[in-house]
Amino acid sequence: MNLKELATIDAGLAPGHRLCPGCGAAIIANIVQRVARAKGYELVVANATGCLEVATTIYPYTSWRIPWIHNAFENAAATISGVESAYKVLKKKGRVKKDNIRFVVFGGDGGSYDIGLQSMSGAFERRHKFLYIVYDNEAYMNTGIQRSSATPLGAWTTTTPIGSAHRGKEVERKDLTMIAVAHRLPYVAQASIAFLPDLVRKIEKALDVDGPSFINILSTCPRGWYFDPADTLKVARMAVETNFWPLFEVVNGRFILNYEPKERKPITEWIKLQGRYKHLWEDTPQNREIIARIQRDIDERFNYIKRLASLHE
Ligand SMILES: Cc1ncc(C[n+]2csc(CCOP(=O)(O)OP(=O)(O)O)c2C)c(N)n1
Ligand code: SF4
Ligand SMILES: [Mg+2]
Repeated sequence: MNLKELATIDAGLAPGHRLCPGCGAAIIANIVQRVARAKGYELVVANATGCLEVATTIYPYTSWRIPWIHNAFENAAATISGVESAYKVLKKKGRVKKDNIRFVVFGGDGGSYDIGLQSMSGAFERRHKFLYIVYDNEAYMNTGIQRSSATPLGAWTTTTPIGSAHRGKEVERKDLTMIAVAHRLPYVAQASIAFLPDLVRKIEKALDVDGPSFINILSTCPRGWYFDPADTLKVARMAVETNFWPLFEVVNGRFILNYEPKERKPITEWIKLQGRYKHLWEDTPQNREIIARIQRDIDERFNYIKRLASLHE
């Protein structure tokens, strides 16, 4: 898909929403809608509560110009399952003629890694035809930056504080993309807003597939990660260049690594861009130990994906 053309497509969030400047979730919501429109698809969206939801639908306004359903934290995938089933029945009965309708869930990490995990898993297992998009900003941002199971090791949140006894999150993050893979979906991917052609191609593929699909997109959050909103793409790119956020896809169980940095940057390059890691900036033996653990975890995860991809070459 031509990116210049994509930029001219009139789809996406209407202006006036209250997502922060530089918010990755806004970029993701806009791109998904533009790609769908460019492909001639009409979307029905279920949105789990979170920043994307509350900041785009402040009563009595909405920034959504397409059918959009408010959901509790835990049931967006259950809602879309019902809508997709109704669509199938109505089509069978001839009461709906269109076959270009596609169903999409937008969920944050809290709504997907944690509280909505059961409804997402159930909808995948039942093989509903829908696309689940996670905008992963690595914490419960909308309610004031509490840790989620996607919060990375060492990061500050209000519930993983910094002091003499604690140095941010003390356990590694959950790997939701691999959990989606375990459902043996026809299409699973991990993507970044800083790698636009790759992201657009993945959205296209995921919307085309006959069955459930899943894309996990790292969603930069200047407010919760503490960086200048102007740097949002720089931060997103560094996540990939350090292998913190590998770009890969799994097509019918076959792993494909989409990008490997020529020279993997050390994780300190990612850490030093964000105030949520400020306590790790000082060179002390304790910090060196934490950073070494973070680096080890990232290298292990990346090499694991690389090995899986090499099995399918
Ligand atoms: C069952 C339930 N628990 C708690 C809440 C309050 N709540 C609403 S949004 C939210 C945080 C959402 O986090 P996430 O899904 O990561 O989205 P983000 O705000 O980061 O965009 C919480 C805790 C809720 N709505 N429902
Ligand atoms: S707090 Fe973060 S996720 Fe929420 S609107 Fe602001 S930048 Fe986006
Ligand atoms: Mg979040």
